[in-house]
Amino acid sequence: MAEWTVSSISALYHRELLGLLFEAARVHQQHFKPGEIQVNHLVSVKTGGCPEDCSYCPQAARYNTGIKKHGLMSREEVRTRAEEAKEMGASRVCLGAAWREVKDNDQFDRVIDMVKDIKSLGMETCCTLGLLTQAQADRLKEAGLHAYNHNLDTSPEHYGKIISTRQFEDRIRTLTHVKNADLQVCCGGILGLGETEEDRIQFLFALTQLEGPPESIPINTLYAVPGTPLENQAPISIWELVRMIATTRIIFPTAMIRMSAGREKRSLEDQTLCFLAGANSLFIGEKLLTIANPLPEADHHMFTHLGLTPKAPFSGSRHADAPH
Ligand code: SAM
Ligand code: DTB
Ligand code: SF4
Repeated sequence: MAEWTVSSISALYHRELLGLLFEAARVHQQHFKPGEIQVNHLVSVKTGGCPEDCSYCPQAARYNTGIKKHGLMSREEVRTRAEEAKEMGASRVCLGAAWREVKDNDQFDRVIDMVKDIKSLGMETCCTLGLLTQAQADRLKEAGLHAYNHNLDTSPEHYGKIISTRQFEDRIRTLTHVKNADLQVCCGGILGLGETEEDRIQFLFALTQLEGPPESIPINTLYAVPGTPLENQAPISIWELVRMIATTRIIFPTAMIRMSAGREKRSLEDQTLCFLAGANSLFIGEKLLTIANPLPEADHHMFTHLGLTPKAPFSGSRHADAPH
């Protein structure tokens, strides 16, 4: 991988948009089958009541967001949800819990069983459960987990303005545990937290500094939820999103780039630009964890109209003819 610096990332990020987009599309074509999209489905296995203060999050107990909370779902319920996701065409199920960190208790045991069940359905499993110790990461790997999601969210400089109950370094430590356990690292961020362009560049630089590039990078745009401190934050334009996706694609040529929160607000044309810029992964289903996602009919129409094909589970992400 090329040695990226803050100034080379900055030069790339600030390139004229069409040139940036062409370059990103070229890099994308070199490494991936055009139009092959990874289809994921999220299950919120434990919703709301989280002790953290992430300013964007509807699940933090301290904000009044009116979400429907529930404790850890049963193993059977999650298995049914995974079967439904498979039926809908997903190759990966991501289990999300509104926890600060994983605790070594019967709830974690249950999540381990859920991971085993999903694996037995022939699907990839991803978990996003908060902070992890090395032993917990190893245990997830042993159960058959494919990937773990833990986001840097924003630049180290901006991070402290968004979250105070957990440090940037805590996140890096968890990501190191994930990497050491030989799990795939899924790590991305959110646009629209009031960050500057410099923060976005520093965020991308921080991603390049992880031990090994992340195998997948979710790019969320803030879904401003009433009751959270960021409820009045201005939305991110499609041009900012496309610029960010294209820059990310060039820096991380072989990563899956996932259009995550905020997709339901984008038109078919907007999403087409995101695919051209190098996005190749998304979530299906009416909800993400608690917030809205495009309707299944709209996604079905998009797949047909653009001729997109779903990526098979456990298949290499690379284009068959791509240079290695
Ligand atoms: N509690 C775990 C954690 O924080 O790692 C896992 C779940 S948490 C909801 C996963 C990610 O969802 C966050 O890191 C953040 O990037 C994203 N997210 C949460 N609320 C969001 C919102 N309102 N808009 C966009 N992204 C959001
Ligand atoms: C990620 O970066 N995006 C997904 C996944 N990781 C867990 C979730 C985004 C939406 C979270 C807000 C909600 O649905 O409550
Ligand atoms: Fe809790 Fe995760 Fe939401 Fe932060 S993002 S409040 S840790 S559920």
